[in-house]
Amino acid sequence: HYSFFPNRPRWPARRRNLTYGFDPRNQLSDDVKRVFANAFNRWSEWTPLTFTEGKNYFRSDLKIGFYAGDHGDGEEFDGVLGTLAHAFAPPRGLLHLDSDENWIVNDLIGSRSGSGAVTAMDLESVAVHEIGHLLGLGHSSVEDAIMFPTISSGERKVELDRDDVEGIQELY
Ligand code: TQI
Ligand code: ZN
Ligand code: ZN
Repeated sequence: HYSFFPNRPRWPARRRNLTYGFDPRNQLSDDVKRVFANAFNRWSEWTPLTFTEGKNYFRSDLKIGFYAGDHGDGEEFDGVLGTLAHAFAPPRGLLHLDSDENWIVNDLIGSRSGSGAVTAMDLESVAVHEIGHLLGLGHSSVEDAIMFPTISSGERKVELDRDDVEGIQELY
């Protein structure tokens, strides 16, 4: 079953058309941006929320960036595997991904020079999960739910489960 953060934070009714932006320091490819656009669409399909890429990262409601190690918010990343990403509950709107992971984008593994890594995580799957947190969902006990707190390397899980839909529709 789905859950919420303590005190059930959510985006207020006057903020249902949300903008998102990518940290310009990351210089992300269009392929990566498309993965996030698809991930946002999976949630907007079931809610009154809309998500549009904002022109200005700093003014966007939802701020997306890839960082390594300590990146200044008190929740540091830890290299390959372990923590993959984190997102803060509304209305903070931060979605951070560990740039030390080998991210799979559109079935392609973006392998980092010299890492020799063999373990890759599907970016869209992690993005859909983290957007759930950005919108106010906690973890679910339903194994097929996007908000279930486990994912395996290489696993692709991008379709919202009925449980995710029920959770997000209770909030919005
Ligand atoms: N990052 C954790 C997560 O997003 C961070 C976290 C731990 C957290 N406990 C939390 C966030 C409670 C909000 C509320 O769940 S992670 C998965 C999953 C992670 C984990 O890197 O461990 C995914 C990131 F669900 F598969 F385990 C993405 Cl999809
Ligand atoms: Zn962070
Ligand atoms: Zn989570």
